[in-house]
Amino acid sequence: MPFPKADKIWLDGRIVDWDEATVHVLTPTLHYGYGVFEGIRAYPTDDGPAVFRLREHVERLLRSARLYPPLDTVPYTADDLCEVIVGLIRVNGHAKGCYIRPTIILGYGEIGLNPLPSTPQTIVASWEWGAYLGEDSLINGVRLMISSYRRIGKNTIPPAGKANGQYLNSSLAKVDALRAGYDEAIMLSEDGYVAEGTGENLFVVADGIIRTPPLSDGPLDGITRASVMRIARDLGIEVVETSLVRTDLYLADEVFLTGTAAELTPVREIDGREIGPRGPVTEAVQTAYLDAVRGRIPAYRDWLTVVDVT
Ligand code: PPE
Repeated sequence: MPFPKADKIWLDGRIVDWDEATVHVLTPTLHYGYGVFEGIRAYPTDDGPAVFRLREHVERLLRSARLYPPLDTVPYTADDLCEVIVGLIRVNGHAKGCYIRPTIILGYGEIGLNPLPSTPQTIVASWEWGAYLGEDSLINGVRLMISSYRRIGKNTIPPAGKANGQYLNSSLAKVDALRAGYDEAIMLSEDGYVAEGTGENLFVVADGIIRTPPLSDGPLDGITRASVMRIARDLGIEVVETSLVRTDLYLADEVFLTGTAAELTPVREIDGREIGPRGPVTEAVQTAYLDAVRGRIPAYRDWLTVVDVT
């Protein structure tokens, strides 16, 4: 996806021009994938653009960093990073909202597999990003393929962290799915349970109940996942965290994906089996989610950090 460039990027305390935000070719994270990142969205609201669950994303970034020393020696607190993100949105003037990508990497200066002598470097970028899985995906849904690549295991690369290198696994699965003519891949855990999409959590609806894999089956502890579970329960729908196998997907009444980038995307087909057009439960939860992020539901207003871009 080419970038709809913004004006500025925040690079370790400095605001620099988009095209000047570069790192050295021997930056260790480029070679070994040892870094952590976040994906955050801001949406337009009546009061101006608002970041969705900013604090939770920043705290997850710092938790990820704790799994990957010395990234945890980053000299910024959660408050600092929230302030940086709000400041960047203001500088870039994203009145219509944006996607925000903070990253903590190993700065240039050391090479080799020992990350400990390196100094963390923090980057925050933002740009305007449309629908992640295609323009009509939010209404018409997407087609999924169960990947023959297994999701990285708990004792290989911990799914509890959002590390750059972990996305090798996602991209391998994604390439196969795209080349087979699908829109996205679903990955199973080492022991054969449904884990998640390449960059999304997954939910199935059957008999009016929503089910999603527990964190012990290896999905990321998605912030959209948690938000959607809360919204669905508030709508009076039962939500259960339970292990799922592939046939639970094939036999589901409805399936949908959630993620900051993917928002809430319906699934219309899996492995050539029709699931169907966006169903009533998916539509109800999706509508409430898309209203919540735009500040239209008072009960969820405290999830938003409004940014004054005037
Ligand atoms: N699982 C994975 C593997 C994942 O990467 C994401 C986010 C999620 C689940 C959903 O988590 P959350 O955003 O907290 O609800 N994926 C991010 C990166 C996407 C990308 O292509 O880059 C995102 O959605 O921002």
